[in-house]
Amino acid sequence: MLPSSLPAIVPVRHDPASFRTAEIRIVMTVFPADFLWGAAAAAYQIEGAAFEGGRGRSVWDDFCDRPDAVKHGHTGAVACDHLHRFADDVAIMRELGLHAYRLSISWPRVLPDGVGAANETGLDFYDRLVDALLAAGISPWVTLFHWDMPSALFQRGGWLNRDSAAWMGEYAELVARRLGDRVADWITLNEPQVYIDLGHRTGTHAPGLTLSRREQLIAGHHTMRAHGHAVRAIRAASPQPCRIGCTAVGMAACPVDEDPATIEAARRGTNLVDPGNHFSNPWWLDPICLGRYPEQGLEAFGADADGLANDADLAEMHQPIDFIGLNIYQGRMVRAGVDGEPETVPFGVGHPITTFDWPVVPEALRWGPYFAHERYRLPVYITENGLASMDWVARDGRVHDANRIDFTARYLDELHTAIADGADIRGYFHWSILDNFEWAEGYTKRFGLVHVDYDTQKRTIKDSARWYAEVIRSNGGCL
Ligand code: GCO
Repeated sequence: MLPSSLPAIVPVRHDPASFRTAEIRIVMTVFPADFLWGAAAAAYQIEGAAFEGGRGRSVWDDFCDRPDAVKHGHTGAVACDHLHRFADDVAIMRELGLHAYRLSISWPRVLPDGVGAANETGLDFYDRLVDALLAAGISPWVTLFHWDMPSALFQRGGWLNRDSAAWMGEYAELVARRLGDRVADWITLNEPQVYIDLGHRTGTHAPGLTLSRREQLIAGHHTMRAHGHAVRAIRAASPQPCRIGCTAVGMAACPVDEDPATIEAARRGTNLVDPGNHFSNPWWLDPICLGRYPEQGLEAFGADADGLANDADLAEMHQPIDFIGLNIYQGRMVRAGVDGEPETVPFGVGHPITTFDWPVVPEALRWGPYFAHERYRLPVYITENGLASMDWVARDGRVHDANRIDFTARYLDELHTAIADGADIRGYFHWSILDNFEWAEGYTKRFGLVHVDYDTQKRTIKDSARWYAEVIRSNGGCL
């Protein structure tokens, strides 16, 4: 017998089958009542039908044509064939009980030349997808730029061209006019940091450039202006009140203990702009949310950033938005070093890693959103989190991805702590609904809740998806 004043909590955490085997438990609703549970994907990674229906080319089509650019020469030409199979995929999402699905629009599918004449067939696909989601009780969350810039615009200079901000505005207006009666949640850019860093500095992603640092900064600057143009266009074109955000990725620096000095070092580490790459958050989110470039970043980039911090451009970037999206996968642990400076504490030998070799750092889902909320005072949505793991269909026909369940449970636990600590975190999207085309890694990394056999396009719902369905149903109570 249990004393009636104490809740019975069966210690079944991280047991893949816990939700089925627990006999005595009081399900505790651990997340806020209106917490949004979803999953995400992006156009080029799943749609396929790359050369059908009047779609124009994107920089990713061009990049995949380069020898050795993508592992095994894989391309997104067919991907998960989602364009033809979206009804079945939405049926799976419904079965899992997703509240929301984050999709992206393929810019060249709706505007083959990037601007100008719209492609009715492309728009019609997104009409049907959005309608199917709504009929399934799933809110569509639409990202406009998830990296597939139309080749026609790249040939005009891409993000290096100052006009790119206006191109994005035109594109956003078209999509908001068409879908805005049914879509209320918009994300302008997905991880401009990664697009600029890997696409314009290291050249390992499309468009495969290795520009000077000055040019990288200019391209990034225009993406932020493009964000501002898109915000204004969506608000003007949307026939209903809508919510708009921007999604960033950022390496969270997490404190190794909760000593205030360690937390302060982690905060500094998280908010530091490293002039050697573009992965910081403040370089991007400060202009967008606060209307200024971070002073420390301007100093670190020196003359390469000359002229960027001008009032007119910052005013374009700094439009009122409703939330910040964060894609968080990994992080580092820090302690306070000399003068309180953040000092990275190396992971121990054998620290868990995913098949991407990314260290498993659940604390990143606590401190990343916590520090972002603290700095920007906007609601935060985790627009991506997940892992690549070694999944295959077992002899019993199922996919037993215990690692994904444990990973996600650990990260969600930490996310819940951030909420308990007072951060305004409104939702979580798992990356990804389907195994898909993982950019330069091709199909070698499986991130899905649903397994895809690329030869037959057969979908197999993984154990993690069934577990995630229970997380959603219990609002985190089964964690
Ligand atoms: C990204 C993307 C996704 C990736 C995911 C796993 O930012 O890289 O938004 O497209 O597939 O993050 O790497």
